Amino acid sequence: MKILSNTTSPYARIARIALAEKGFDLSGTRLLNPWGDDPALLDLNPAARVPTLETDAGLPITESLLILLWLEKKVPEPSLLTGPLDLVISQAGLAMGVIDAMANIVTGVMQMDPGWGETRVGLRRRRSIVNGLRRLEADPPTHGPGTPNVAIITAIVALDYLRLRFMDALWVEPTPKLDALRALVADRPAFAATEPYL
Ligand SMILES: N[C@@H](CCC(=O)N[C@@H](CS)C(=O)NCC(=O)O)C(=O)O
Repeated sequence: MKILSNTTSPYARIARIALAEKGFDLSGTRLLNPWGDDPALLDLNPAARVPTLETDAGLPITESLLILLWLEKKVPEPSLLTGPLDLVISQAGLAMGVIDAMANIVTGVMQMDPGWGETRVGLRRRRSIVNGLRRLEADPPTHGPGTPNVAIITAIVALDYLRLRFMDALWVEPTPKLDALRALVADRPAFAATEPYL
């Protein structure tokens, strides 16, 4: 098994954290720029996106949450779906909404126009980030003993990506409860080894 990733993608980080928490060795991770038309990535994934996982049989598995779904079935323990299922999936959905909105702005600004974040759609995405984080902060995922579930993984990935990409943005609000959650899991190898950097 091999995973194609980069050092910033929140989607790739979700897959990498899930793999690491399930005990997979990530030392074979191939880092590349998904915007660079790398032939290895294009061969495996016509969407040319990370994360792209290649099974030992050479089959590509893509999409962060599908990778997590596949993993959950493949290696059931430790489960990433512990806790009250409806709440956990609902919270993970909130975090994914924040991640999608951030990734959308970053793509617009970096690949289209530096002012894209101020466009009508850019401002909608900003609203999604602010409102999504407010909801998560009001009722954050809880971390008991054991492996963090998908709600915690996606919330912390969202938080760290916010810090990476929107550190100085005046519209970013404090998130003390999410910060406290982050402190509980930050030292876990799966989280520490995948911290995003530019
Ligand atoms: N829905 C996909 C999104 C993956 C994605 O958009 N990855 C970005 C990096 S953050 C990418 O590879 N972008 C390159 C492109 O869109 O061409 C997932 O959940 O894995």
